[in-house]
Amino acid sequence: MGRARRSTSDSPSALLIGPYDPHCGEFTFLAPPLGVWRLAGVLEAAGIETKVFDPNCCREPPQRALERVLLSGAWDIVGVSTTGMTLRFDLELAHIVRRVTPEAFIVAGGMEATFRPELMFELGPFDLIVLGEGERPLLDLVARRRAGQPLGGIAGTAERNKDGQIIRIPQRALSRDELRDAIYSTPYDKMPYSAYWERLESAYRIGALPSKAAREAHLAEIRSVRLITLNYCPMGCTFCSSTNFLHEAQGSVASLARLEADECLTMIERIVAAHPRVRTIIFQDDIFVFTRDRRILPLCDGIIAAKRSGRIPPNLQFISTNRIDAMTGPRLTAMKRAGFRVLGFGIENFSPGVLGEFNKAQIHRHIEPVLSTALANGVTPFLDLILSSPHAALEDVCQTLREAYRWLRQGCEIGMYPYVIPFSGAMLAKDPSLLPHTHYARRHVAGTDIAWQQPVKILPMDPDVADAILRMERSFESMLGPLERQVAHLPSRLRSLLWILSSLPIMAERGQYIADESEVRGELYARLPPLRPEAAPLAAATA
Ligand code: B12
Ligand code: SF4
Repeated sequence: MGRARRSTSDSPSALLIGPYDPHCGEFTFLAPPLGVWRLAGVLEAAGIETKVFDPNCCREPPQRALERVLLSGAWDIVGVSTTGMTLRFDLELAHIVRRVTPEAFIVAGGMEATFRPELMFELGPFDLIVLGEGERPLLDLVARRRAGQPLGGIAGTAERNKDGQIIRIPQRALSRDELRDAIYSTPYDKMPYSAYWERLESAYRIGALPSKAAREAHLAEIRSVRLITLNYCPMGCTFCSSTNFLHEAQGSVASLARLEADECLTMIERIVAAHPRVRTIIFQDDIFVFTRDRRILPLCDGIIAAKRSGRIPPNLQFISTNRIDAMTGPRLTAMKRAGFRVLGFGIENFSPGVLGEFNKAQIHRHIEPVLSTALANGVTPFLDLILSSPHAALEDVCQTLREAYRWLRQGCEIGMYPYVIPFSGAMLAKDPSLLPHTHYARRHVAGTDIAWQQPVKILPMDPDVADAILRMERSFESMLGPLERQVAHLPSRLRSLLWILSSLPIMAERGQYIADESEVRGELYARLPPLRPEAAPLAAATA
C-alpha cells in the first residue's frame, strides 16, 4: 500500500473533512455533515483529538480555510468524505491537503469511496480508502499508528499493493450496540447548527416575511437538527445506492440495526439540550417506519410524555421519511399527536409499471389512501418523484405529472427529478443494457489537470420520451435561472410547479394534456416568496 509513516505523537490527531458542495442550498437545506461528526465523536471518545472541517460553513473561501487548518496542527490522519454529487469538489480539497501537507496520511471514506475505491486511487491523492462505516477502520488505523505498526490489512479498507492492484478487505457492519454507541457519541453540542441557521435565516430573509405565521413556519423549517437512528434501508430500490452501502463494505448482506424508542428519546433530549432553539428534529433514516414496526407507537407515546413533563419543548416538531405501505390510520394519528408535521414518502412515480422497474410495485395501492389520510390528519406528505425510468413510456411520465399536480394542489409538498441519476452502487447504474442510455458529464478537479467522465443521467430508452424529458429539463433550467436571481430561495414545491409548467407545451405537442397553463402559473405565483426589490418582472422568467 501507499506511504506508511510513523505516528507523530502518542496522542494522534485527526482532521475530518465533510463533503464539499459549493452550490449547497440549491437543492436542499444546509446542515453539518453528520457522517464525519459521528466519526469525530467516536474518535474523541477513544482519546483521539479530532477536528471536523466543514467546507460548506466557512467564513472565507473553503480552500483557504482548509490550508489554514492544515497548517495549524500536526495531523496524523486527514480523512476526506465523498459522495457522488460532490466528488469533484471533495477531490479538490484532497489535493489541497496533499499539496499543503505532503506527508499527511490521507484517507477517503463515504458513499463514493466505498463503491468506487479504484476511482479514488485514480483521481485522488489517497493512501487508503475506507469501505462502509468509518468507525472501526479509523480506530484501528489510529491504534496502529500509535503502536508504530504497519497499516496494511485493516478490515473495512481498500489498499493499493506494489503492483497497483486494489485489494479490498471487507468489514462487517456495526452491530446494533456498536451503532447505538456511535450515534450516542455524535457531538451535537459541538456541531455548529446555529451558524447554519443564521446563514439560512439571512438567505431566506426571514425578517422580510409578511406575517408572523409565515416567519414561524420558515423558522420551523430552518431551525432543524438531523438525527439518524438506522444503519441502512433494506428495500432494495433499483435506483438507490444507500440500500447497498453496507453490503458492499461487508461483501455480504448486512444486518439491519437501529435505535429503540427510549434510545431515540435520549437522543432527542440531548439535541434539545445542545440546541435549545431547535424547532424541528429531522429523522434522517432512509426509512423511519417499517411495515412491521414496533417502535413508532411507543416512540410517539414517549415523545408526548416527554413534552408533558417538560423534558422537551411542547412545540417541538418532527419530520421523517417513511415507507408509504407502512402507514396506517392509527400510526398517522399517533405521529400527528407527537408533533410529526411532515412525512416524506419515496413515491417515485405514479405508474405501476415504473414502480415495478424501481422494485417498489407494492407501494402503488397505498398511495391514494395514505396521502388522503395524512392530509386529513393535518400532516403534510412530502413526495419524492422521479419522472421517468429507463423503460418509461410517455404515458407514465404524463400520469406522474398529472398526479403530482393533483396532490400538490391538495397540499402535498413534492420534490421532482426528471430521470434516474446513476449513483455508484445502485442496481440500475450497474446494468450494462442501460449504458447506451447513460449520459456523462466531464468533471474537472479544480487546481489540478485531473478530469474524468462521470455518469449523470439514465434517460428513457424510448427516444421520444428521452427527447421530451431533455426538452423539459432545458425549459426548466431556462426558467429557473432568472427566477433564482429574483427570489431569495426556491423551495421544492416551486421547482415542482416549474417542472409541470415546463412539461405543458412539450406534452401538448404529443397530444397529452397535463394541466391548464394559466392555473399552473397561478399556483406558482401564489407560492412565490418575496421578490428581491431589484427584480425584473417575474412573468418574463416563466414566459
Ligand atoms: C442526510 C442526507 C442528506 C442531507 C445532508 C445533511 C447533512 N449534511 O448531513 C440533505 C437533506 C442535505 C441531503 C441532500 C442531498 N442528498 Co443526501 N442523503 C442523506 C442521507 C439520507 C443520510 C446521510 C447521513 O447522514 N448518513 C449517516 C452518516 C452517519 O453516514 P455517512 O454520511 O454515510 O457516514 C458514514 C460512512 O459513510 C463513513 N464515512 C463518511 N465519510 C467518511 C470520511 C472518512 C474519512 C471515513 C474514514 C469514513 C467516512 O463513516 C460514516 C460513519 O459510519 C443519505 C442516505 C444514507 N443512508 O446515507 C442520503 C444521500 C447521501 N444523499 C444523496 C443525494 C443524492 C442527495 C442530494 C443530491 C439529493 C438531491 N437531489 O437534492 C442532495 C445533495 C446535497 C449536496 N449538496 O450534496 C445520495 C447520494 C448518492 C451518492 N452515491 O452520492 C444518498 C446516498 C441517498 C441515495 N442513495 O440516493 N442528503
Ligand atoms: S426506500 Fe429509499 S432508502 Fe430504501 S432502498 Fe428505496 S430509495 Fe433507497
